[in-house]
Amino acid sequence: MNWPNYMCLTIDGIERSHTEQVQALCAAGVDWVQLRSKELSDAQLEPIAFECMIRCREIGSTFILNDRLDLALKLGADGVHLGKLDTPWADARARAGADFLIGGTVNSVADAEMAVAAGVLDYVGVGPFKFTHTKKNLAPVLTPADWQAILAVLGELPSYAIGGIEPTDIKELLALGVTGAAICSVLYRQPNVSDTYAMLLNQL
Ligand code: TZP
Ligand code: MG
Repeated sequence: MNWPNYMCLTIDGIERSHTEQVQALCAAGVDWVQLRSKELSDAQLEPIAFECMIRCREIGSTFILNDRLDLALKLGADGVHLGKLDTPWADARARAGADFLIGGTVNSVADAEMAVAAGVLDYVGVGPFKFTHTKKNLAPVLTPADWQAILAVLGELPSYAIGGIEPTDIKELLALGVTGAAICSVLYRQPNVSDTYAMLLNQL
């Protein structure tokens, strides 16, 4: 697997629909899209996710769903991102098989130890890097010492910093030793998603 620098997440509650967000992400040429909705039901999300997946396929972008293993499998998405309250990682791997991407959430050294011990994850999202309104019940923001300890435990497991990340944070977070960053709200703050994505790429 060629791990991307950026994973791009969609967001609820803005003027642009999830489909419009993914269209804009694909126009920007992103490598990886995670469809993340906390508001829509599976039935509401299914046709949206299908269209988003088609868009991603057209440009060869990886397409995964947040939380929803069943829907991801039903649609034939590339994978799923599972937090600690979602389907247990080992169960998800047993159901999905080897050729399906599974990401997990890590907010602490204990989580990192669990992620490594599970032995079934392809990558982890680690954070929060900074405070963000995008996620409810946000875990405590990680300190530099936390990052060091967590990344030492994760070893070779690909890691993506998440939480409040903007283009001006990229150099600092890459210096921590993460593989890349998972980005959400900053992508949609300006009218042109491609401009913001270009700024992110310029930081590499
Ligand atoms: N998990 C921790 S922070 C976060 C998630 C899903 C949201 C990241 O979004 P943003 O808008 O880039 O802070
Ligand atoms: Mg989740």
